[in-house]
Amino acid sequence: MKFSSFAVLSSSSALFFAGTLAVSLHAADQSVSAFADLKSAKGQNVSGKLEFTQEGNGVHIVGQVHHLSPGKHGIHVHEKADLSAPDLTSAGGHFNPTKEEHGGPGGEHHHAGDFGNITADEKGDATVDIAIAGLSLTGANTIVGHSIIIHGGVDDLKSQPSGNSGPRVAGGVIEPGTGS
Ligand SMILES: [Cu+2]
Ligand SMILES: [Zn+2]
Repeated sequence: MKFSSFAVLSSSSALFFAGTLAVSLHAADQSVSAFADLKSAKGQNVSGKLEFTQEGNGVHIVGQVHHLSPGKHGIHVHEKADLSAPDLTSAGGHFNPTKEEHGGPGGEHHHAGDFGNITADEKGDATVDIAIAGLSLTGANTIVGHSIIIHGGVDDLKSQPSGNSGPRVAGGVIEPGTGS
């Protein structure tokens, strides 16, 4: 009896170590990337591109956004890749696979898609450089195939269900690869 339970334990730890190795190889793979070309909501003139790179158990988002109003703007991953409505409401609510409440990306409770705010300078240009933990570009809860939306107002990081961020001024579908 003792021998057979040891054998079971040892084969499951071999599986565990094989799994750990696969995860760390994956994390080092810089080719896991995605991008979003931003299109403007009707009546706005926002443009830009965002690039997403898997870094360990999180995603690093960099890029430039132009022709915003100066100041802070809420930014989130939204559920649907449908940007057909002129006001971008067709993108649905915040990407929320874990059924959390809305919040800030550093808080205890937040939607997976809650990225907080970006800040545009007095010319309306924003440089985006955000790292979000616990987010993936692969697997069941990937953000690829959803959309990124930028709002006209500030995300207060607490109002439900979306931080009172105001109208949607730009959005882009998150697609695999690096784009052109
Ligand atoms: Cu949003
Ligand atoms: Zn949210």
